[in-house]
Amino acid sequence: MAEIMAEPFAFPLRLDAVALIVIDMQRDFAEPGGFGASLGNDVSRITRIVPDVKRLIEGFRAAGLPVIHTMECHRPDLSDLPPAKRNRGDPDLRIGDDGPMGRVLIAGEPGTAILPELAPIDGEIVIEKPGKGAFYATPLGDILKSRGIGQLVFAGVTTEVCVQTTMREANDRGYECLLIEEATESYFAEFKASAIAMIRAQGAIVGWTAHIDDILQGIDRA
Ligand code: TIU
Repeated sequence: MAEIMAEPFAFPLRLDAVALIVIDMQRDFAEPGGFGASLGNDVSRITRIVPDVKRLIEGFRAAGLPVIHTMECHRPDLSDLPPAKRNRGDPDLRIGDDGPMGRVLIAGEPGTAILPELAPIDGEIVIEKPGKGAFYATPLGDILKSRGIGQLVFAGVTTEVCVQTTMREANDRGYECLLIEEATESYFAEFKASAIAMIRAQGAIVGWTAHIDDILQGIDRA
């Protein structure tokens, strides 16, 4: 066990039980013409974290630790897309519509792909998920159990939507969760800050938060 400097107190890293989970670093959330932009968001906030997410992934890979990637997306026939999700609000493009990067948030379309700098390599787990949380309607829980993973280090977007939802799902399932501050982002600076604060409040009620150099150095030391 290695102690990682974290908030609200040290994180007890176990190298035999930890995985990195990178949430939804997809073109649809980070590039103009995608789903995030269609909701009216400034997507440039998301691309700014790519170098740190890459550094984190490379640190886990170099140590031989598992890296899991998730993608928010739906079947081409929309059978896993609740009308309540598709019809919400007044976006320029709805999920399943044809956009500049193919059909929005549909599995296999160019815009749904993970950003090329952060693309999974052979052997890494990729979870396609129809919801905000990565446990809902996916095999993630069974995969983690079969590999003896009990700790999840979180990166990805957006902090208060898919990252926080997945952390809460994981926390309720008994996983120890650590969010890396430089490797997550929101379209709203205040929502990122609030999500980080609420996750680690009340004695890490949802999980811990840490800075990227502390986890990378901790992995090296261990
Ligand atoms: N991945 C994820 O967070 N999906 C979203 O739709 N996030 C928004 O903040 N819109």
